[in-house]
Formats: sequence, C-alpha cells, structure tokens
Amino acid sequence: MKTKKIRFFAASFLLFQSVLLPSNVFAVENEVTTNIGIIEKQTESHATGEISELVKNPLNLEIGKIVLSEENQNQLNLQEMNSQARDDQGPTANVTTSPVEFQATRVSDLTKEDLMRFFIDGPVDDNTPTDQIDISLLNSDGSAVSIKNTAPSTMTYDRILRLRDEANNYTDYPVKYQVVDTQAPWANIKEEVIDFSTLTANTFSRKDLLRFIIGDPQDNWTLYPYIDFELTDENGNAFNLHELAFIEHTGYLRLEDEKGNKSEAYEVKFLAGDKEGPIVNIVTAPVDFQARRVNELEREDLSRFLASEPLDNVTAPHEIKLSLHDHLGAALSIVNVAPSATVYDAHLRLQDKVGNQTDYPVRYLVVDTEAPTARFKNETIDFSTHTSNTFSRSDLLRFLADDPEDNWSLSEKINIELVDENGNEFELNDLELREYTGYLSLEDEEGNRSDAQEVKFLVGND
Ligand SMILES: [Ca+2]
Ligand SMILES: [Ca+2]
Ligand SMILES: [Ca+2]
Ligand SMILES: [Ca+2]
Repeated sequence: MKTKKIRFFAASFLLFQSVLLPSNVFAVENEVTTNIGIIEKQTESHATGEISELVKNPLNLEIGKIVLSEENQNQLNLQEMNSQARDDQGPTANVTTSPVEFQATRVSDLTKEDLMRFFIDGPVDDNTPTDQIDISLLNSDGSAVSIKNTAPSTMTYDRILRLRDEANNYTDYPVKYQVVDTQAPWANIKEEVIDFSTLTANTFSRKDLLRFIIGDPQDNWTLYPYIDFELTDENGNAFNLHELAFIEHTGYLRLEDEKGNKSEAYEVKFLAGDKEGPIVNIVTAPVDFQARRVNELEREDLSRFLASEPLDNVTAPHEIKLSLHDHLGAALSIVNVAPSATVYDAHLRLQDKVGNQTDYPVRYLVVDTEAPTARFKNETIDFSTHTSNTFSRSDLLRFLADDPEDNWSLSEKINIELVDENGNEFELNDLELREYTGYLSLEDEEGNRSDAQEVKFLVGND
C-alpha cells in the first residue's frame, strides 16, 4: 500500500470545524507516515484518524478531512477536522541527451505528444499523477519554444524542458532539438477517370496533373507552388500520350517536396491518347495489280492507291500502315486471284501507331501484263547428235539454267520459241554442222512475251 508523508501544522487547526479535543493533541508539527487515507499517529492522546476528500490548493498544501478517534479515558471521541500536507518535490524523468527531431511546420506548435519524445522514462512525481504533470519547452528567457515557421535545417537548438507538478514544484532538464523535413507531401486524389481527350501535348503539364487532386496538395513545410508532381506508368516511366491508344489508362502520381521527400504513389485513372486516324487523298481510277501465286501486296503496291502522302496528327507518314480490306473489314488478298477484267471494290485502311484507322473506298483489277523470265546458260549448247528437224520444248529448256517463271502462268504453260535473226524457226535437217546464233523468247498464257535472248548452239549434219 502506498504511503505518504503528511505534515501537520499548528496553523491547520485554525481550520478545524469544531474542536472537541484538547488542542494539544494536535499541537505538534511533526511528520507522520500513513497508509493512504489512514493516519496512525501515536500522540500523547493516542489519536488515530482517517483522511478523506483530499483536495489541492495552490499553496503546496493538501487539505483533507480527518476523522479522529481518540481513546481517552475509555471514551471514544469522533472528530472531523481538516488536515494539510505539503508537496515540495518537483517531478523527475529520464530525458534523452540526443537531439529530438521535429517536423517543420507552418501551422501548429509543439504538442504534448511532441514533447513526450524527450523522455526515455517518466515523468513521475510524488503526488501529481503523470498525466497531470505540466511539460513545457522553454527558451533561456523562460518563454515557451515555438517551432512554427522555423525552416528545416541541420541546426541543433539547446533548450530547457520544464516539468511542473500540481503543487507548482518544477524540475528543469537541458534538452536539444532539431527542426527537420522528412515528411513527404500528400493530397486528396479524385476517384473518377480524368478526361484528357482534348489534350494535344505529348506529356502532362503541372496544371494537367493538378486535375487529379482535390484542393491543393499539402506538405508540412514546402509551399504548394513548390511541390512537384510526377505521373508514371506501372514501370515508372513517364507517359508519352502520343504513343497511347485513346483508352482509359492507370497512372501513379507521386508528390515531392523541396527536400526531395517523395510521397507514396497515388493510383489515378485517366482517358488520354491519340484518337485521330490518318488521312490521305485516294486516286479515282482503278489500280491494277499483277496477278500472283505468292507474295501479298506490299506497301509499295498499296501506295499506288494514294494521290497524296498519308498524314497523321502523331504518326510519321512512313510509319502509317496500309492494308486492303473488304467491305466487312476482313483483310483482302489477291494471291491466287486469276487475272481478269473484273473491277473489285475494296477499302484501303490507314492505321497509325496506336491503332487508329481510317478506311477509304478503292477499286482495283488483277491483271497479267508481265512477261515470263528465265536464267540462261552462258554457253554453246551442243545439239550435234540431234536428229529431229525441229527443237522440242524440252530441247529448248536446255538453254535455261532452270525452269522459266511467270507472275501467273505456270512453268509448263510458258511457251518457248527459238528463231533466227530473221524471225524464222530453224530447219535443222538442212544445216551443216557448226555453231549457230538464235533468239529465244518466252510467252505466258496472256500473250506477254519476253525480250528475245541471244543463244548459241551447235547443230547440223556432217
Ligand atoms: Ca511533487
Ligand atoms: Ca515535407
Ligand atoms: Ca493519330
Ligand atoms: Ca505473266
């Protein structure tokens, strides 16, 4: 059980409500130790008492009522009296000698919670409960320390931490503190998707980024105009809006103060990107393409539909994709489409880097106006053992390094013709044996004929 010291004063008896006991019973000024609330004071008159209703006054005194019972000549006297007790000891604590860091502030002063950071243990007092001990941080002139509007720095301030009990006793401890800024800025972020569909720049301006925030961004020290913003994708890269498709995007917004303190990433959603497809002028006449059995139409082929250079708000002309589609949007191929006089209706599609498309109606034909080709042997072909009067197709193939080719006609459908300088076929039976010069040409099914190739051969009769 807690004990407390109570000192009785003669003066206190002036406060007695009534005096039934001989005054000398209490006319002493000495210390007695009691259990809380219980006085067991052995005096000449063997008085014992009980303290109740302790109250405080500003004079370092505790005033209470004591009910005394005294055994005096076998007579029990009950007496209610006031007592007073003195508190003259200040609170104590274990205080840190290291500087305590306080976040710089422009709005508030140090709170009790801030000041509690000076304590390793305590504070405690003999009478005053810990939560009633007054704690203050004082300048040398005794005024209270304010860190409001003190800029963050590495400066260390030496000050006095004063602990004061309810009886006005105080104890001073020397302490140190610093004013720092290690706190990142913060903001209220809007939850809705922010619409940047009218934005034409490639990047967000500060003003653009503010649209993500409700009110002004805040920092403990850095003023709003000096708080920086950064919006990145999930990989930490800035957005190039021109590279984005026009859809809803997720970004991560970070705020940074002048000291470089960076906030956690706030997730934001926005609608932005390139939504304009490329434009171009189209030729009005049908475009004819050579029939083919392999190789889709290439950009060079499709460019023949264009009457001007394709243009896009973002994508460079050479990066604009061209493709041919039917009226349902399916890709069109002319591979294995036989040459004919049919005029086909189609759509030429222009597509920018982010996928915006513009379709233009076009017309085309599939034709074959290309002659066959072949690789010729660079040597005199020996027909000296040849007995027929004419060359067969397979004989003429001996002039070629490999089969003749055509864009459309198959190799076996390519006609091969050998003539002399007058354009006549050779009559071999009448020839004497020597080297002859001929002119070989190839003709496809459409009647396209290659230029005559000069060839040499040995033929004739001994
Ligand atoms: Ca005290
Ligand atoms: Ca800050
Ligand atoms: Ca575009
Ligand atoms: Ca052909």
